[in-house]
Amino acid sequence: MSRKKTVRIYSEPAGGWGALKATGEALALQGVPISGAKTLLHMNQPEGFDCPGCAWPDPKHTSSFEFCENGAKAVAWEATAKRCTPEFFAAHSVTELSAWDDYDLEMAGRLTHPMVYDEATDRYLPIAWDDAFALIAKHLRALGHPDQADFYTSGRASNEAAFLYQLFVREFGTNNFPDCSNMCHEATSVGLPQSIGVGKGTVLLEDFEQADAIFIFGQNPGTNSPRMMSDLHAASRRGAMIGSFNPFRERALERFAAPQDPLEMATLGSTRISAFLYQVRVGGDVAVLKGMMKALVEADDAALATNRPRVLDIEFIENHTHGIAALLDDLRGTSWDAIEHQSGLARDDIENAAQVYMNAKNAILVYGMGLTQHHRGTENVQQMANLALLRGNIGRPGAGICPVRGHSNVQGNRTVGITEKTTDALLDGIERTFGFRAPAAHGHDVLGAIDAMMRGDAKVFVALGGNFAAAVPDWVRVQAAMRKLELTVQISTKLNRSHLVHGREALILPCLGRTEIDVQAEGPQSITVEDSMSMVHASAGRNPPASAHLRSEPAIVAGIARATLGDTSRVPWEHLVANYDRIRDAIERVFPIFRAYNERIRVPGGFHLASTARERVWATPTGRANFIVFKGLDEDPYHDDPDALWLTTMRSHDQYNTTLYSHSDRYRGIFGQRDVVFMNRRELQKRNLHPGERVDMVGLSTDGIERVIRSFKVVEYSLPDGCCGAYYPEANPLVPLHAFDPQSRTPSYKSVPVKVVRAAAVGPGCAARATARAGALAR
Ligand SMILES: Nc1nc2c(c(=O)[nH]1)N[C@H]1C(S)=C(S)[C@@H](COP(=O)(O)OP(=O)(O)OC[C@H]3O[C@@H](n4cnc5c(=O)[nH]c(N)nc54)[C@H](O)[C@@H]3O)O[C@H]1N2
Ligand SMILES: Nc1nc2c(c(=O)[nH]1)N[C@H]1C(S)=C(S)[C@@H](COP(=O)(O)OP(=O)(O)OC[C@H]3O[C@@H](n4cnc5c(=O)[nH]c(N)nc54)[C@H](O)[C@@H]3O)O[C@H]1N2
Ligand SMILES: [Mo]
Repeated sequence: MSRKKTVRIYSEPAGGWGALKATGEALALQGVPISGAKTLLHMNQPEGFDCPGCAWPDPKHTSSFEFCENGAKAVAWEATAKRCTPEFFAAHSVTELSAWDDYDLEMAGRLTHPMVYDEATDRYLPIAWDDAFALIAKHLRALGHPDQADFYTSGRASNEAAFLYQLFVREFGTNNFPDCSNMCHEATSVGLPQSIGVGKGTVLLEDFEQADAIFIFGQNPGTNSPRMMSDLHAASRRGAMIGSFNPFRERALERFAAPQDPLEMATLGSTRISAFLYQVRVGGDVAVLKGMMKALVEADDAALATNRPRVLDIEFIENHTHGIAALLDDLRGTSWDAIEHQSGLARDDIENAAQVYMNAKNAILVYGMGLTQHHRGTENVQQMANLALLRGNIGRPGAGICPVRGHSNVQGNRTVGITEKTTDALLDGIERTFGFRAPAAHGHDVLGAIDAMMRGDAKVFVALGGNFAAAVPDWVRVQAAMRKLELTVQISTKLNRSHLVHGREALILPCLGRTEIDVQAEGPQSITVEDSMSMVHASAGRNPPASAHLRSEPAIVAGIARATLGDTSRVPWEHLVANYDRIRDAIERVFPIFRAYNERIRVPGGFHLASTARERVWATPTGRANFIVFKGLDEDPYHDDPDALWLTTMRSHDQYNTTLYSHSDRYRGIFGQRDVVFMNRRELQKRNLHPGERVDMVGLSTDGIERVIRSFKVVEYSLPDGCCGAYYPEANPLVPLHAFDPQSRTPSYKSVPVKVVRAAAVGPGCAARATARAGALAR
């Protein structure tokens, strides 16, 4: 497809009429102008479905319709009129499809039939559901050990589907649960429990109405959680101070026009969001956080010396925390020179941010992937917690720590047992409820699963949603390993790269989406999800299924389980799936935190899963909230190549992870192209490069493997020195498998040392072609 490729400065505010226009275009493109619009009215409503987009909460799921451009796109992509049928697969071989761009693959529409790969014709052919289940069962039962299979989850699955999935896999005999969380907020799941005893955020939506200051580190709400813009918009309007730290001047962090605000819309007005946006260097957040803490301590010292009120919350620190002395030592021993050097920011700016923080009675600290996807992601998160604890900003109205989760139910998946790490409570809960003891040994996370594939130890890969082959780091190498698997099974709604990077045998199992009516033996069902703020609520689709052959995710999991485990299973699979209330009752028995589950989800708005830290109860080994010291300032391993740049990889405004809504990125002024690299003028001049020129990016790595992506177009952009940016997943081949945070094993997607050189390639290429080329190469 030919597209007009332009780069221009986007000077309007985020949101506003541009967002309404984009929504209309997205609905029209998917052929759902009328029913799509109607569908939107049921999104996040008491009787409707939960938005399949992001995990930001809704005002109690009880409010009137809240507009969200990217939520609308997520719905349009699911409620599309396009269909990917057996005729489509008959017309296109897998080799042919492998050369398609990711955008075109998903534009084929909703999958309609279960399909099986046929080697003789290199095509996917229809298969009956029972035959598909039997094929999976045959492979799983033939394994030497259950650990030779990996069971991936992407965070869109419901609590009910995810619970059945982990139950099946554990009864089958393994804890191999690589999941998207391993590439996302694992640093939160690992870091926060050490600090505050829970691996989740501590704020609720109403806290945003009471905060005096809100700090946003490495998160792009205007694109990735647009409903958050309503809360930021309101906060800014009532005078709360918002401060952002991001290498990019993200438009929505600067100015936003709320489509819900009639006056702003009529007058083409907008609201300033951030009072300040400091362009921190990629990997410079820990220096900022330590700098802010250092400024706090210095101000506290001065207050103490002059008998003024203290800056640190001494009472809270004494009664609730552990480890302050070591933290103070570390901060006092860290020089401002080093902080400025590492953060790329001036001391004045960091002190200004600290002053705003000190002036705020209540502050919320928000963060996203800019903090977690680094070599020291876990410790980054912990420095965030330290900053909150110094002023008692946890467990108080209007204050707290707010990791913004990714997929709409990634947090719920974890809560109901999708984790490669077992606990006694989990194993006991399953045994109590179902009468079998699941294995205790920890299983594979994403990197563990990849490692097993590369070694040839893994034989079967099953994915409950997602697009593993494109989301993982180093995918050129990973895809080559995936092709050696015996069987790959993808439970999906849309065609994607992972269906084309298949094992010797392969299945595509099409499932219902969240917008669709789900009828089981005992009638229509609703599912439940947990948002970023631990609110659990029900979701029920309204649209007729995209095809009569679709099954729900719980029904598919039960089908696989029944076929694999046979009559020896201790779980009444059909009985559970006939009525999801029974699945929820089982969840409640395994996880007592879901007390009165079925009752409480029937209350509009659902319920909040208790958070101990919010109550200032610290479930840590010390029984207190812990200050955890991060020695030094290097978030990422030192490299001494003066030509190197730190590459960060992020999302455009028009994508949902590996799903592309278009090739444009409106707020960053990029249209019709994704094979671009953002660099500042000084870095261009240093390399004698000019905007629009094509470059190759070469990964700097110590393992001797060449990683390169070719023919990307240079875009001059306001960025700190020493950094560059490119889109995910096109840039993933540059992320080495060995580049991850050792504590959480989150890949370092946001800090990849690269060299940028004038393209050696012949003629212009494009990222999509590079993708297909790499895919074809790996075949
Ligand atoms: N529409 C839409 N919504 C989504 C998604 C989507 O793809 N599309 N994805 C969902 C998922 S799974 C997730 S996890 C979230 C992701 O949401 P975000 O966390 O917002 O994800 P990113 O766009 O990857 O990066 C966030 C920001 O980090 C900045 N950044 C990069 N490197 C650094 C750094 O070193 N320091 C700092 N301070 N900032 C840095 C980038 O410039 C960017 O603004 O959104 C969820 N919601
Ligand atoms: N370089 C780089 N890489 C990254 C990141 C980054 O910032 N930079 N971010 C990482 C992060 S935060 C994440 S979460 C991962 C995301 O990794 P994944 O979750 O694996 O990827 P998605 O692109 O969200 O998956 C999209 C596919 O999910 C399927 N799908 C959609 N809806 C449903 C549904 O309701 N049910 C089922 N069964 N399937 C459905 C569709 O077939 C669609 O093609 O990527 C990670 N990779
Ligand atoms: Mo994510």
